[in-house]
Amino acid sequence: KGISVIGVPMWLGQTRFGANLGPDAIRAAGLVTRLKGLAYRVSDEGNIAVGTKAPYKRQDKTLKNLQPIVAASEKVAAKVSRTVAAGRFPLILGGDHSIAIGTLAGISRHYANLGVIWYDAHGDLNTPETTPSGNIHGMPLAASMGLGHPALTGIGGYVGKVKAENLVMIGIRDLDPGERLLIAERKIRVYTADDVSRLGIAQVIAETVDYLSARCDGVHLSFDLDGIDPLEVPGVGTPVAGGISYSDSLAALALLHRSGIITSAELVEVNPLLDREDRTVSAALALAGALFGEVADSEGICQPAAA
Ligand code: DIR
Ligand code: MN
Ligand code: MN
Ligand code: MN
Repeated sequence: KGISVIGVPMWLGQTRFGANLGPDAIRAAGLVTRLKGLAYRVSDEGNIAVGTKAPYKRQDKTLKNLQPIVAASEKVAAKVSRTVAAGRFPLILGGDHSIAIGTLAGISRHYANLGVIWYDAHGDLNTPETTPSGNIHGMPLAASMGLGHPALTGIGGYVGKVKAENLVMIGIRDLDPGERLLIAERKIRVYTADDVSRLGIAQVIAETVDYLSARCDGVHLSFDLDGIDPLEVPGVGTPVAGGISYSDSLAALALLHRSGIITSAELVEVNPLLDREDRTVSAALALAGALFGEVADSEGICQPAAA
C-alpha cells in the first residue's frame, strides 16, 4: 500500500512558536527514505497552507486563533479525505494537535465506525466552556465528538466524527476538571501512564486492539509526542512529568503494526526549537518506522539463509 505524507505546519492551536517547524524537521531527518526502505511506495504531498495569528484584538480568550485554525482545518480535511478515497495511507505530520480536527473530519467520513487511539499526556477534550487556556490544541477530541464551537465541530461539513465508545486514550496524566467529567459521563476507555507501567505496554495494546477491532472498520492513531516521558523527548510545547517510556512507545507502535488495525496516523506537537539535540525529531522518525514495521523484537528478525 502507498503512504501519503501530509505536513500541517500549525502552531496557532497553542502559544509556542516552533510546532510549525515539525513537518519539515521530520522530513529533513529522512522520513521518506526510511519508509521507502521498508518497501512502501511513499509520496510526500508537501505542506498544507496555514495562515497567520489572529490580531490580538480579535482573539477570543476561549478560542485563540479560531479563524485561521478553521480555514486550515477545512484544507486538511479535504486533502486527507482525497488521500483515503485514493486508497492510500495518510501519515500526517504536525503541527500542534489542533490539526486533528481536520484529519478526523477527512478520515471519518470514509468509515461507519472509525476507531481512534489518542496517545497523549492530555485529554484534548476541552470546549470553550471548560478550557483553562483558550488553546484550541486542547479541544480537538471534543470537537470531533461534536462538542464545542460550531465552527470547529462542523469542519468537513458534518458533525460527529468520533463516538465515545470507539475511542481509547493512552498515556493520559494531565486532565482538566471538564475533561474528567466528560470521560466519566461517556465512559471513555482510558489507560493512564500509571496504568501502562502497572499492566505493561503489551497488555495495554493487546486490550486496545481487541476492543477496537471488535467494533471498528478502521483505526486512526493520533500520536502526541508529549505522551512520552519528556526526559527522553523534550521537544514538546506542554511537557508533563512522567509518561510512557520511549522504548515502551516504540514497542506500542510495533505491536500496532503487527495487529494490522491502523488505517491512518498522525504525529503531532514536535517543536524542534525546544530540543537542541533533536531527540524529539529522531523519536518521531523511529516511531513512524515502528508503525510501518521496522524490526522491534527477535521474532521479526529473519533467520540467516542456509549455507
Ligand atoms: C490543557 C493543555 N488541557 C489545555 N492541553 C494540551 O490547554 O486545554 N494539550 N497541552 O495537548
Ligand atoms: Mn494533544
Ligand atoms: Mn498533549
Ligand atoms: Mn510488516
